[in-house]
Amino acid sequence: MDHAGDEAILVIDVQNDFCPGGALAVPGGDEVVPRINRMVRNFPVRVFTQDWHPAGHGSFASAHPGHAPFDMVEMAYGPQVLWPDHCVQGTDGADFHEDLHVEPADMILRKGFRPEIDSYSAFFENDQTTPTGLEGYLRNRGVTHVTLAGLATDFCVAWSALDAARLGFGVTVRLSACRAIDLEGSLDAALADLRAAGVELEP
Ligand code: VGL
Ligand code: ZN
Repeated sequence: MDHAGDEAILVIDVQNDFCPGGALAVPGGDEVVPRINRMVRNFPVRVFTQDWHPAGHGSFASAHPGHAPFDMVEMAYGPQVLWPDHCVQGTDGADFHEDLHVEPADMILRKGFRPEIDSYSAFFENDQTTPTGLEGYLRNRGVTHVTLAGLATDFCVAWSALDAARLGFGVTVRLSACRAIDLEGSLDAALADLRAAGVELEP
């Protein structure tokens, strides 16, 4: 399928730590790589994101004494899941999967670099007000529709898709090119939120 000049693909967080063997492995995470490699060439605008945390990041359970990974805590900006240390800046875990074709990327957007705020979405940090700059980039390039693929369906893909819809972009999520963490029903909840927001869910 060819896409018109106003369409972007957002490839979300296809990094070693989210693939089997990684620090926050998403089941089947590496299976998205060949699918995404095939999809990307059909889009005129291509943005890849990279989760990019400083050591000791506020979303890491290791930064909260007495807490374990996957606990919930209250941060200044609201509830936050605590994660195993992952995607630490400059580590192998933060690198893209080695089979992902990154050369076609027009833009690589790093997020989650502020020590005290997590950033699931490619558009806003988890306080839901601090922008990453992606909205301006896409609008400057005339983009009106975004298609999302990558990891994880129920966190960074879903939050990015919901923000894109809220900002007025047309939004499609390609589910066969995504994999989920599925923490206590988080996948079903995310899919319901996406449908309610008018996001098109494609196989
Ligand atoms: C993600 C949890 C923590 C993701 C990133 O890419 O979905 N999930 N950091
Ligand atoms: Zn993260």
